[in-house]
Amino acid sequence: MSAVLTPTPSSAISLTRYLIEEQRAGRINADLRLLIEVVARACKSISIAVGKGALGGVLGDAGTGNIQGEAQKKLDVLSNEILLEANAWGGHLAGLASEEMDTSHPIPDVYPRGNYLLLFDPLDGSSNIDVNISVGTIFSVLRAPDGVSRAEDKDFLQAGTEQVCAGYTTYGPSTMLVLTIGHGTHAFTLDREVGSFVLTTRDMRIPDDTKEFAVNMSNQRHWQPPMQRYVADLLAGQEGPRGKDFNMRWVASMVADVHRILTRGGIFSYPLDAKCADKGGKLRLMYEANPMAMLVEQAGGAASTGRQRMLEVQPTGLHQRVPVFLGSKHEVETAVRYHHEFDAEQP
Ligand code: AHM
Ligand code: MG
Repeated sequence: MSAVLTPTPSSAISLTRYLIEEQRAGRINADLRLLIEVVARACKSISIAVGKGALGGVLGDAGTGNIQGEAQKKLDVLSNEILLEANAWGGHLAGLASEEMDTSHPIPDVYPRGNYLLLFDPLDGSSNIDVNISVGTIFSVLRAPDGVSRAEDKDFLQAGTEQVCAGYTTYGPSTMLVLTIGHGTHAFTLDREVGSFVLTTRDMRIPDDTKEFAVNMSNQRHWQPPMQRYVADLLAGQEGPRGKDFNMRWVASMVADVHRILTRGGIFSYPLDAKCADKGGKLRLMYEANPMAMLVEQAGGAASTGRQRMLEVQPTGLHQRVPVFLGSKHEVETAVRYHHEFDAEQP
């Protein structure tokens, strides 16, 4: 019987080699290359902590809350510390911002500073940590404004179009890093024996059309009229105006839901609802929506608030929330059309 498991071939392209080749091609500089390497290394440490589960004593609540008023899990806090510690000393950053911290985090004075800003949601999908379902880290990189070496909150308030890099790591059956530096979206799988991310899908492509949607249906009664109508038409299936049957998936870990969409298409939405209307939405623009929007657009998909291209939203706050629609291009355009049609009917 032939072996089922085969070692990673020596010809495989590691993340390090991919980044060096991108640097040679003039698409990134050495600082950004090293910054991505440091983030990837931190994600490997988070992957190890997540993988230990109950054996590592890392499950359960931390007993603290974040600025959004959400209870923090031990792994939220640990992942945040791992990313902060790993990125403080490299000399590539003018500042960091995290979903788990009230304000941006300056680089300690003992270390040199650089020209980039790093933003992250250290462990997204917190409600899934204790039940052994995929969670992930989401990150993006901006340039510090000219002349800024010690970034303040306002320096991070740049539209998503300014991102020079975005990515996530999904801690699932395998650990994968999905990355864009503005030249396609590429997936790397962690070879746990070697400890190295290996390029496994170059140029992920999201099909334009789909028959799969992702939304938390329990919020249905709280949605606005255009979302109510859009999903009612999806559910009506072949007999309805869409003329085809749709399937539904909802992991409640954005990283896992977006990873499925990058792999086989679909639409992900977390719309405005009556519960989160005063906050502007549920998901965070800077740590979740914008990085995912860049990854999805780079794979041929689309990302919108329902009324505006996500990457063109001008942020007004570090922890700003937005409605999110992203994935297969034609399906996102359809959801946006429902919003525009509703708006046009308003007096
Ligand atoms: P988190 O950053 O606190 O984990 O919240 C974000 C998560 C997303 O990963 C996911 O899409 C969504 O919240 C799930 O929300 P809900 O539990 O309302 O379905
Ligand atoms: Mg999150």
